[in-house]
Amino acid sequence: MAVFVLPSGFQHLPGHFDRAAQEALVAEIRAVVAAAPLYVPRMPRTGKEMSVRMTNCGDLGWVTDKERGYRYQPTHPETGAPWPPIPSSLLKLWTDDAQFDQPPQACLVNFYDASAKMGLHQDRDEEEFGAPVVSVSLGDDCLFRIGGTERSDPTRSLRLSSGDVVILGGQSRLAFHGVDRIYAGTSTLLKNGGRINLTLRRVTGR
Ligand code: MD3
Ligand code: FE
Repeated sequence: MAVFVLPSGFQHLPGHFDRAAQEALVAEIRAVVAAAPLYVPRMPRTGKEMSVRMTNCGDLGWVTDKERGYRYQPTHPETGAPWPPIPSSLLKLWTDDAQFDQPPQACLVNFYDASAKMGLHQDRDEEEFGAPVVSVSLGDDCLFRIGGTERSDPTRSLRLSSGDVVILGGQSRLAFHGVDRIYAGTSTLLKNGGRINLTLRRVTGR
């Protein structure tokens, strides 16, 4: 029988944020989105639209477009404004749980409607792989998939729910991962449904 062991350094903290904390986070993310509107990211070279809508907060934000591809930059690609700051509750999450001595530089905000997904990929646009990525799920449940450091490695699927935190450190930092589907109507947190994922990251090397 095939066994799949989650990569070491992967931690899933189900229900880390209670309902009140989730509501407070949503209010903070609404303020981020008011200052830095969600935009439609496009794949490098092809210009194909991703199904996820994105924005960022922090000193740097992850963006992608047809011409310049995947990168981090200090400003919103459409408004040209600096990204708003990372909410203090997320800085506290990093301090308490990331076990990394420097603060996060980027917080990518992904918004999924009922039909959005994210294909299997690695996060390799950072210079610093020694820092973990810390993720927070809000709103509808999703089916998350994680494998190994080769695309062909076996994968395991996990359902992520609102309030869950996932920490991707150690061997899991360069694991292939993606979101196969959203379970619409599984949460009442977001009044129009959908799922928000927040990822806190270090970008630059020491
Ligand atoms: C495993 N986001 O933004 S979060 C991404 O739910 C991304 O929006 C997904 O993949 C989402 O790049 C997954 C959990 C996650 C984040 C980063 C990882 C898992 C990861 C980095 C390495 C390995
Ligand atoms: Fe990713």
